[in-house]
Amino acid sequence: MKRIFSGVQPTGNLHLGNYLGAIRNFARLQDEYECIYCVVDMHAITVWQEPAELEANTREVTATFLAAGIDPTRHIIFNQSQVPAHAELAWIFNCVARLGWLNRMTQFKEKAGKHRENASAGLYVYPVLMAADIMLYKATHVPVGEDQKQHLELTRDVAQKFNNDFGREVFPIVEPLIFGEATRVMSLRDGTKKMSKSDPSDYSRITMTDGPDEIAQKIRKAKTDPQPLPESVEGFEGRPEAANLITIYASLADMETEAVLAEHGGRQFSEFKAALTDLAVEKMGPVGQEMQRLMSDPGHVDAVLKDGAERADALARPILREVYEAVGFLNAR
Ligand code: AQP
Repeated sequence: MKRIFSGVQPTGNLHLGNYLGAIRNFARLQDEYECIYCVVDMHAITVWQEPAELEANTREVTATFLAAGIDPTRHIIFNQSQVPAHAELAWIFNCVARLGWLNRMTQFKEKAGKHRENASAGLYVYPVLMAADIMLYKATHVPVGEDQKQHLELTRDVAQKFNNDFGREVFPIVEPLIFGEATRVMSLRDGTKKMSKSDPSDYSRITMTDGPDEIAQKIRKAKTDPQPLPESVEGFEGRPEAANLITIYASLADMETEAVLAEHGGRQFSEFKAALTDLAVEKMGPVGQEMQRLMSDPGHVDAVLKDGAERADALARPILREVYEAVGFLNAR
């Protein structure tokens, strides 16, 4: 059986990178895999979240999953905190993962920054919880953006060490699914930085709820360089902003980058930006509108999450039981 698990944090400012790098792919995999898609609220609190905003953001991510076309009757959509086995397996994995492995995680270094001593312990063990999320369902594949590759390698290491330590093949070795033209969408203000929710500049990202005017304004203001568009991918060298805008176009249009260059190479940025705006409005507009519609019906969104949590819990319980037995936790009756 091929089973997918993937998650998105409800930390607000959901953006084009999250959509093209992850959520749109989630929807495209539904016919081939059994899918479990999670709003990872326990990951979100590794950095401070206002409680009322966390609730609203949890519904927003759920609405994005639904608006992107994920069918909650055929697959599972739920929020992590409602299935306690995530935390339970994470504790066991905390005892399997090695400090040396966690010390190598670049995302912790980036997020903790200079104030490492002040970062939460949760932020440090974030990749261990992620390993537990995936292994709790014995998922075989995880669709993610490029930035999550290192965490998936850690998941494989934890699973392998668990199997070795306890002498049983409890967990499969998971494969990342990183595909499409936009595996790493960059900031509109700086083509060397990842588009991210936490960037202080709103002009660095197109969010899922931006309307046509905001999309147009952000693309118009996007950083470029003075030369016309390159005519081949070799021309991307030293021109990260050009590479980023063309990659976004290719991904939105479902075209190869080379085909976009054949059509637009040699043109001025102003002309290309107009075409990119039209395309972004055409592709993102309906998703954003459907999200807004769903968010105005929180009862429906909550019902999807509740049903998903019950089904996820039913899948997770026997797997956690198998792990407890392997570890030697006595279940005295
Ligand atoms: N820029 C990106 N390009 C392509 N994929 C991306 N993803 C994130 N940014 C990009 C993918 O989106 C999924 C969900 O991400 P997440 O919410 O769990 O956390 P993140 O990767 O930490 O997202 P951000 O936007 O970068 O948030 P902050 O600013 O908090 O760090 C993942 O599959 C991720 O790969």
